[in-house]
Amino acid sequence: MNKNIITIVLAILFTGTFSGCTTLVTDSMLTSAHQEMDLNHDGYIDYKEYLKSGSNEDFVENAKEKGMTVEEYQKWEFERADTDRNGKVTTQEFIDLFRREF
Ligand SMILES: [Ca+2]
Ligand SMILES: [Ca+2]
Repeated sequence: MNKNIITIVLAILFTGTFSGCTTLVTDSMLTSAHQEMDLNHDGYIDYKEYLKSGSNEDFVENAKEKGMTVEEYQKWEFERADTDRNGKVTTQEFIDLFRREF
């Protein structure tokens, strides 16, 4: 597994910094990133795992940009990914989020 690619995918997802090169991101890269975030390897990213995926600095900055508290921002972003609202983000929801947003 290529750690650098995963870092790039996560950077795109959580900071939007690399928005120019998203066409280079394949489904298998997104699947790898999903697996990387799925800390207990149950096939889903839950809210706690999502919180561990980003640096506190990024969350604070993104929240400020949106005019939200950090907690509001984190809930909002997680719910954007969890489209069926069952508290777990599947690989497909993760890929869909990426394709929708970037
Ligand atoms: Ca998990
Ligand atoms: Ca879900």
